[in-house]
Amino acid sequence: TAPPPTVSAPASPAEQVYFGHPEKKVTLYFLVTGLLMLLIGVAIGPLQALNYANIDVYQYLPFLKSYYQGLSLHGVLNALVFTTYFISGLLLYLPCRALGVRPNLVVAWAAYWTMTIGVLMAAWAVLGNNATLLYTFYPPLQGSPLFYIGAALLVVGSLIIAVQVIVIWTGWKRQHPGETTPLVAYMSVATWMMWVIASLGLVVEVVVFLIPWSLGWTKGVDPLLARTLFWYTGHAIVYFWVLPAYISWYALLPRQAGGVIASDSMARLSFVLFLLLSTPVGLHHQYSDTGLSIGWKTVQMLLTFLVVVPSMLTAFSVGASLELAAQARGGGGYFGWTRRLPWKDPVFTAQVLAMISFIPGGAGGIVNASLALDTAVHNTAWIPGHFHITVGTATTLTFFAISFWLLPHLTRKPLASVKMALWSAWLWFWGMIIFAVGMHWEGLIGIPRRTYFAGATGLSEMISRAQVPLALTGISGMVLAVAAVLYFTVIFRTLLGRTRVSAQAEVPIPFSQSLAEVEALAGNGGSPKIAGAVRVLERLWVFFALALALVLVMYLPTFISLLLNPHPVPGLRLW
Ligand code: HAS
Ligand code: HEM
Ligand code: CU
Repeated sequence: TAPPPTVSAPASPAEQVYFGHPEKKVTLYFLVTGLLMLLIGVAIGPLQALNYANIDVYQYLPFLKSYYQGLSLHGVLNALVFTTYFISGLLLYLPCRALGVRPNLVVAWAAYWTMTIGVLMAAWAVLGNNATLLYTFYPPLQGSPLFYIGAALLVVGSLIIAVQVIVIWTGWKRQHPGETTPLVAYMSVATWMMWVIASLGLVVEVVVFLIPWSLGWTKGVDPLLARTLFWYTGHAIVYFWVLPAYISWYALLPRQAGGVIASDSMARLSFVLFLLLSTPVGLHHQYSDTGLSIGWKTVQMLLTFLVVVPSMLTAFSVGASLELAAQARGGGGYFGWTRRLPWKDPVFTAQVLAMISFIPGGAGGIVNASLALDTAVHNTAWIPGHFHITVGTATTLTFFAISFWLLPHLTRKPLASVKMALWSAWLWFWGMIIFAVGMHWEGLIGIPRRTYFAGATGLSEMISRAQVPLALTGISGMVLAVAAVLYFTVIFRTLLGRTRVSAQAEVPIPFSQSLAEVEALAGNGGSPKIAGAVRVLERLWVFFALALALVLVMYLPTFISLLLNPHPVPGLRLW
């Protein structure tokens, strides 16, 4: 395709770019702040990978007091901070554009600053080595109150966006009675509703228990109660991280691949299932916690297997969209069609690589979910192996892909280098695959996670049996370091670039059409059964209420028994 026509920058270029859509600016702030946090978080990853290769670089790093201070920064900035900013920006902008409604900018900026003040507080605590708690901040480890207050503000910021998007949607519904919500808006609202329910555990843990305790107002906290509240949110948060990627795979990727959405109603169904099933499964992180009933653990295990269903629906549905796209480009055969996909486009390729990494990521999740198998891998290197190909790739690499079109869309600055963007995606993918092979393998040998090898004793026999996988982890860290350098180079060169394309040449938002829409336009009508299903699925408030009810049934007995048998303990500082 021909390069887009460019115009030289006018006097006040930035504001003119946002003209017509001032929400672009706040979106850009969310995305770029998130990416800056990722930059710092990711910088520490390769050092940890070297640690797993038994190479200790921490003695040369005076700014990190310990391996665990670095690991706390890495986990918090990548998994909690980067994701929350990026998702808040994305799932504010996309649904508003899909509905054609401008968000209230005062509210959106208030959310941004609430988050940012919170993150600065928490960062101050972690950087000062006063909150070396890892990203799970389990009591009785006790950190500075600034950390907990900051974490609470981060969540509150995201909830402000959640409420805003839900309110905008209800307003839209009132003005468009009987109409079906556009797919992207529908999926965004379902995701935010899920997060409203899911974040409750973390909010209660931090606000009711940890903040007063860290301020010295209460003497102790019950670690088991705190962990249970944490994992109530802690499992569902993984869908908060991955559903925005699903939105992109379902509703944007088909158009980017040159095709259509295979099934609009399947996409809606899977998001309703996520709304219902994401939260009442957190006990699968606590199979090894004594003091919780095996009965509820088993029930939540079964529900975990059920929540795999919407991901399977997604795999086949999105796979079908890709095949349709390839067929539209003349592809055919069982697998031959994949060659016809636009592999030279980093927006496409990064997403499909993210999806491919998610196949073993999901399979590993099913192993973890199985109560009996989890005892073999819990707290081993297997677990970081699992989540670097889920949140670290399925989510992160998809967000890379989104940044490759969305940052140009928001700024009207063309992507600095398509080639470098492609390289960064392929290297990230292969780096994470090697990482995952190494870490899963180590886990099976029994190598623990969260281990500073230079300071650990008693592991030498195990290390001698894990030489190959440990080396793989180290090598993957180096590959990932190169990938990260390339990615951030593209992003900063894009953002700092001086050329802006004209309004007409702006990268469009790739909202895709569905197969049903295309057929209806061609006069083929549509199935009344599917239309009926979509009408039922449209009642998201009903599913919200059902989700709340389900989570109460699945968790209330456990919380009641924990509250009736409190075991508060004072705080510890082990670093
Ligand atoms: Fe997990 C631990 C179970 C999904 C993240 N998980 C973690 C932790 C993290 C995490 C961070 O049951 C560690 C927490 C800690 O620090 O202790 N997980 C699951 C299950 C799923 C799952 C059953 N996890 C995720 C996602 C994450 C994530 C998503 C982040 C984004 N996980 C567990 C369990 C533990 C756990 C236990 C605790 C273990 C322990 O002992 O501590 C499922 O949701 C997975 C379903 C996914 C699939 C894959 C579908 C595939 C798709 C792609 C298709 C590709 C196509 C491409 C079509 C079934 C959608 C084709 C392309 C062509 C070109 C042809
Ligand atoms: C932990 C490496 C990127 C999230 C780890 C560990 C390693 C590692 C080796 C295990 C440390 C241990 O258990 O002692 C890397 C490398 C990366 C990278 C080389 C890429 C350059 C990411 C990304 C995310 C992420 C993009 C999320 C978006 C996490 C989390 C932990 C972790 C949540 C767990 C921390 C904990 O156990 O407290 N990483 N990582 N990492 N990583 Fe990464
Ligand atoms: Cu989980």
